[in-house]
Amino acid sequence: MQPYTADGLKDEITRRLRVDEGLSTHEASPKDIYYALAAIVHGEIMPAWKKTQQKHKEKKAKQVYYLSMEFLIGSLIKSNLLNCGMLGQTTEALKEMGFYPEEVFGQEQDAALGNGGLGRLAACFLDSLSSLDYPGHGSGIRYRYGLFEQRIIHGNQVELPDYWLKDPYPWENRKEEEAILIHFRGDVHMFKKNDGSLEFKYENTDKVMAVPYDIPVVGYQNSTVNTLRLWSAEPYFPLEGDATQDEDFYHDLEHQHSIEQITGFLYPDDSSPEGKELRLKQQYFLVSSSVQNIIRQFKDNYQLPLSRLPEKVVIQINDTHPSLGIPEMMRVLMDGENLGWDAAWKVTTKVFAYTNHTTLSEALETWPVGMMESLLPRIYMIIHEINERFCQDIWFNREEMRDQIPRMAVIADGQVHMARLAIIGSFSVNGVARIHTEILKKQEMRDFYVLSPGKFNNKTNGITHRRWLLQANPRLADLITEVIGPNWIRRPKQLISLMKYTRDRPLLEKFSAAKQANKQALAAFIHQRTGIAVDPNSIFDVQIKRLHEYKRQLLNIFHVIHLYNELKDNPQLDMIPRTFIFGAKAAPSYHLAKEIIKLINTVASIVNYDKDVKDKLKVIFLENYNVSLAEKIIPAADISEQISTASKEASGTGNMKMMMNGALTLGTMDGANIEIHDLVGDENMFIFGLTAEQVMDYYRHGGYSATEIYNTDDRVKRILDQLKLGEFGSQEIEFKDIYYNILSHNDPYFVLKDFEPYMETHEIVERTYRDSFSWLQKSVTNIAYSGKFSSDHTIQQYATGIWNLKQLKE
Ligand code: CR1
Repeated sequence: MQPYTADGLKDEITRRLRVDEGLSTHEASPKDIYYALAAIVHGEIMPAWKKTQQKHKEKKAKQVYYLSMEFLIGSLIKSNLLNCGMLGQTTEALKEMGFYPEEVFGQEQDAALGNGGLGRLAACFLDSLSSLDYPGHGSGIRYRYGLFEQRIIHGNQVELPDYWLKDPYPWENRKEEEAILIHFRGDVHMFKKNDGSLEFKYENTDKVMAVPYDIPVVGYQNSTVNTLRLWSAEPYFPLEGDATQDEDFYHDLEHQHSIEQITGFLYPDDSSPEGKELRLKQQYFLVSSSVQNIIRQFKDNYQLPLSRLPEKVVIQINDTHPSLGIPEMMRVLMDGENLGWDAAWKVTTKVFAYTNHTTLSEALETWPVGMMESLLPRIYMIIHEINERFCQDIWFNREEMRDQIPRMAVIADGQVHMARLAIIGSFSVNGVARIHTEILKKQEMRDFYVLSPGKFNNKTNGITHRRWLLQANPRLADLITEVIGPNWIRRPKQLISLMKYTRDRPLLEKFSAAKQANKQALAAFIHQRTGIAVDPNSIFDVQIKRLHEYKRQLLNIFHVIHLYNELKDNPQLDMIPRTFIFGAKAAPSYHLAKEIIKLINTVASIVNYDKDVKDKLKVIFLENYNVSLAEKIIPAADISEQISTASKEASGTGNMKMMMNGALTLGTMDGANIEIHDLVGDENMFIFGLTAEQVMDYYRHGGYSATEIYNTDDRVKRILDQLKLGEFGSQEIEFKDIYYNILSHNDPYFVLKDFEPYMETHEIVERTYRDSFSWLQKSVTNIAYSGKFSSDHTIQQYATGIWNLKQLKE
């Protein structure tokens, strides 16, 4: 990629506007400028993209395909500019042309093709794969509607459709000629061939075309451009279509509409499954197009027999959502390529690797046998056979495990159990943080671990430091480069050199100034969005993530209510001003989560306008939390709230992003918080609350008594009574479900149990903050150690530990 100068860019933007739109730069809107710019960047990317594909073909290297129902890529203009080495010049050029760069970049709508951590992880992994020159591609769905847009109206979450394709999307290339035919339903016929083997034919199937849209995944200044291939469902028209009668025409329209529905919208559930037939259709649509595409590319590129597929291809499945890829691969190999069962099974189980992302039992996917059988008859037959062989194998070869068969069978209780299918069909099973993998091995997947311990391994999550530090926080990134030079950008672990400077006062002041400037920028943004003035000198205490009971936004807001009560009792209270910042979407059907959003907003509306509080306390709920908003909030965070009920948060990745931006973690010993703690220790983060062991122990013994705490802790009683008596709502009954969930359902996520230690830890936070030098030392220590959480490191581990993949250097 040839770097443009700022002047060269100005000329090129001007030329494009004139030629493509007939506009002068004075007439052009920020949107016009955005499209001109995107076209220029795309033009830069194209040749490198083509070259990368050729290189893959020539070198015949092994490829990884990352299959995921979600890729939360957010906005691409800035990261593409950064990775093409054009961000600096572009910013300069835009300013000289009289535009605000952020306004121009802000024209791109986020591609919100994911819910939360799982989808964002997939996006970070793609960035690292390309930046490290690995041949690795994403395969997903091109939803016409991404995750809903959240509005807060009278404190309530209201969901609006996210039609992100309203304006043309400049990064995608439609590849109609590579479309693939997908079959649903129909009849399966079995024939005996002359050699005695069986042959399967399908008739009367519903046919759907899967049309790929390719998005380039640009590596960081290395000329590698991999592909994110997103599939779109379209009607299938046979070549010699009959002339349509009027009646049929209308019927056809309806039919077409139902086909387009398959890739119509992203299911808005995070960590819980959606047991709908349409969702199952989406899953099969993804895996069938992906697997057929992989086989086609393998044949085109390698000229090897299919028995050698595992030497050249590995498929990583992101949670169980794409686990139908396993029977689909069996189907393609047997029915399409004439392999026998054993040969096909040998290939399949050497190609698939499975990542688990949650132990929440309510999140384990199952599908009713009847639904699977009618929607995917051939796939169901294959799953049935996989199950038979698996159970028999245990029965005959692992007698000591016979009793466990009902717990391990893929088909049991009228349901197809997807995690079991994924484990059985994969050569690798990994969790996403050390504690999470241990819990899988010891509890959730214990039987399978006993059966095949060698499959299980840990791969702690990571985040791309390019987007989350270099791009989102240029002030800090520039400062780091000024201090330790630029090598950390390619080798993020070198951030550790910052440790040499933790006693250098003048230098720490510069870190402080960068944070302060980021806080001012966020304060300005908050003011513009909400009309509320927040004090940039207050502590920015941030909790941004999906809303879920186990993430315990409720504990956070209880702390806020407690502070408010204290201030009401004693308006002179000596405290450092605090700004609590929340961002969270709730699944539209998750009633309690929505009630918690309402509570946060209700508390905000009381606290923010109470004169007694003065400027000591502000509560900000930023609506429609998404990737772009995260990029604004994270650089300004002082405190990173990671307060899940221990054992529940598989890893978390927001914790890593905020650490990398110099926030101190206030958290439980859960997920990757534990690994942050390994690195920075008690002195550099604030750990509180029950451990995972203690939590699991309570669960085994029926919990603890929430009522007892209610009766003995006045602060807790006061807060809960305020909820029940309607002090925070217009109607008396407003928050009764929260109240009863804690007191009648015995507080399943230990909010009251961890309340006291959480309060105490907040006091420690406040004391620590008063010593600004020591706070800065801790902050810089966190940045220094955060390199280990670069997704580059994680991807290296996947590449060597699971995929056996080589970097393709020039
Ligand atoms: C987990 O809850 C983890 C991400 C990415 C989520 C979170 O702790 O960081 O995955 N799990 O691994 C999930 O979305 C469906 O499960």
